[in-house]
Amino acid sequence: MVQKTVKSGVVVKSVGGVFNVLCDDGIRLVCYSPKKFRYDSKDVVVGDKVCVQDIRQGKGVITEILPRKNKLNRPEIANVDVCFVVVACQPQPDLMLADKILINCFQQRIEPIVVVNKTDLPSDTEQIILQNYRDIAQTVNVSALDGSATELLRFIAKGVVACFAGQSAVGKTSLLNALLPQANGKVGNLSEKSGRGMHTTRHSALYRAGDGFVADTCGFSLCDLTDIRSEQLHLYLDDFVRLSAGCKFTSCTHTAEPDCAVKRAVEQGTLCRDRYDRYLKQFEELKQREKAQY
Ligand SMILES: Nc1nc2c(ncn2[C@@H]2O[C@H](COP(=O)(O)OP(=O)(O)OP(=O)(O)O)[C@@H](O)[C@H]2O)c(=O)[nH]1
Ligand SMILES: [Mg+2]
Ligand SMILES: [Zn+2]
Repeated sequence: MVQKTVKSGVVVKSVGGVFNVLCDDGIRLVCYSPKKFRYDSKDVVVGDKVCVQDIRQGKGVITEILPRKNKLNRPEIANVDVCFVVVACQPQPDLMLADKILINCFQQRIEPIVVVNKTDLPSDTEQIILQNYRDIAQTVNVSALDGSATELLRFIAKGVVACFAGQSAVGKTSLLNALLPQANGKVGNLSEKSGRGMHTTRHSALYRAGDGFVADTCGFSLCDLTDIRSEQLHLYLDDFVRLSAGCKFTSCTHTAEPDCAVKRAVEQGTLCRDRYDRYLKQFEELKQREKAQY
């Protein structure tokens, strides 16, 4: 009888119910996830640490999903330390989307880095991103075409798992290829008609980078704030939290309350008005969601 060995590893790719697991001993197994997980709707996702039973000839069965440090729904990935939130002058940046990715990262205790790609093209995107995000996240300007993408390597040191996130065609795969040429990911184009991306990357995948990993992910244009209540939203924004000491009410949500230091900062021009306006919209969206739930 063949001895079946159980070992641990990390899910590096997931396509239609088939998982590639890189085991801690360096062996790659093509694995299936048993019905048990699917019935519990505990789907195995890229980044999951799992136990697998090595059957034979490179095949295995996932027997356990180990506890997750965190998980993002968009992009769908688990156990991430750093998330590169990529924006570019093309396609037109969607800052509402960028805000939501950042807030989900903060909620899951992932460090977001706002990456402005395509800085080889002339535009005011770098300036706009700096104005919007400098008080809540690090921002980095790069181009996948001129060698400056290596700037990102300093965030991937020492066993870190980093992932890319953002709209289609902002250059996530191009940046990955610039960092790790062996990844050789397929790069797409912008649609000339719509000015939008073509959703070239269809599956998330982790690539070895030193003793850590970098994940390429699928582009997306919609994203919900997960597990956040409206009255807690402001707690994820460091600059709002700092200012709130000056609000009249300790429970101020910085929306309709009088004598609010956040609103004062917007009026005085020391807090980005555009981001504050988007905050009001996100607050309202969460309120509507809560109303629909109860
Ligand atoms: N000028 C310029 N073009 C870039 C840069 N990075 C990527 N591109 C171009 O942008 C287009 C989209 O690049 P991708 O790397 O496929 O974008 P993506 O974010 O992976 O897109 P999805 O996989 O669809 O989510 C391609 O035509 C790239 O050549 C850059 O730094 N400068
Ligand atoms: Mg891609
Ligand atoms: Zn306030």
